[in-house]
Amino acid sequence: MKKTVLAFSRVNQEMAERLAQDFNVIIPDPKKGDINAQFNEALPEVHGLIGSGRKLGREQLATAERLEVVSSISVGYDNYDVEYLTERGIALTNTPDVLTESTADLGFSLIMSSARRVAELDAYTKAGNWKRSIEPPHFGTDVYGKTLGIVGMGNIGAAIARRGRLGFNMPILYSGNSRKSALEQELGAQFRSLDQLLAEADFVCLVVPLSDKTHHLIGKRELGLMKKSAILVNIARGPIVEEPALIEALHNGTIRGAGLDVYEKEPLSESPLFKLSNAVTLPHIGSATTETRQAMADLAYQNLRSALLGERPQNLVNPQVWKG
Ligand code: 8YV
Repeated sequence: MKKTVLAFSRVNQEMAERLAQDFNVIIPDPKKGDINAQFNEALPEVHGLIGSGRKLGREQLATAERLEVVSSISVGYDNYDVEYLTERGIALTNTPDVLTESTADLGFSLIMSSARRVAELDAYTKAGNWKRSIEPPHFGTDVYGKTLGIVGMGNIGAAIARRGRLGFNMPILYSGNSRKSALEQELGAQFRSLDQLLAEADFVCLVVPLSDKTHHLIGKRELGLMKKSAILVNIARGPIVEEPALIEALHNGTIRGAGLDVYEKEPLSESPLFKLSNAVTLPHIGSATTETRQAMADLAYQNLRSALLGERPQNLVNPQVWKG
């Protein structure tokens, strides 16, 4: 008998057809009413879940008695209670690697657009304000040769560091749980404590996963350690930064600017950040290119299919549940 799969987000027609070759597929349909109600109603029958952007833990999955695998279409897995899934023997898979370069591109776009005020001056031009040559109050700051601080030197952090070092001649500093000697050799990257990195870097790029340890890693004290001329970029997760403290720091000129792709609450349709010309605000698009989102969907599909057919999936977050 075919197993049943429930998609909890972002599954296009092609993916639905591929899944249907091996499984019964349930896709909540907003035209048929509340999708949360449809999701909850289907849960007791379901062997596999696929999607992203939904909190799944003890409370949400209590009735999912047959659940064997959750396949997330994301690299980050802070939405899932890994301990609970593991306790229940439910496999959790994610989509690392395939989004590394596009997410690093976005990180660098935020560095560039914050430094050179791209979004702000685009709006200025389109508003018809360009009547004479731009003067110092609208000047940006250089990127080339400035010091780049990477907080959390994983794959994406390393890809940003390469862009900075090889493309922009930037000295690289990094902080995190472990020393990366290969990168120190390759890029001349230097390890620092977080406080020291904040004090020295011209651009501070946050690329750490969200966990209890990194929640509000950057607050008023940390922003106060940064140079007044420095720019903070967050492409990791919103709650790593205490947003009210950042808003205050941007408002007071404690730091020069911020490039943000993520927020404490998402989606974000209203925020004091939107009134600040020194904040570039993007709608969580780190991996949002056609090619990368396709690659993530393909990988999540493979992970789900393997797990449900009894083959070890490629990207197990909790390998201890796999008894195969
Ligand atoms: C996801 C991301 O697409 O992979 C991640 O962890 O942040 C993005 O690439 C996003 O989380 C989907 O909601």
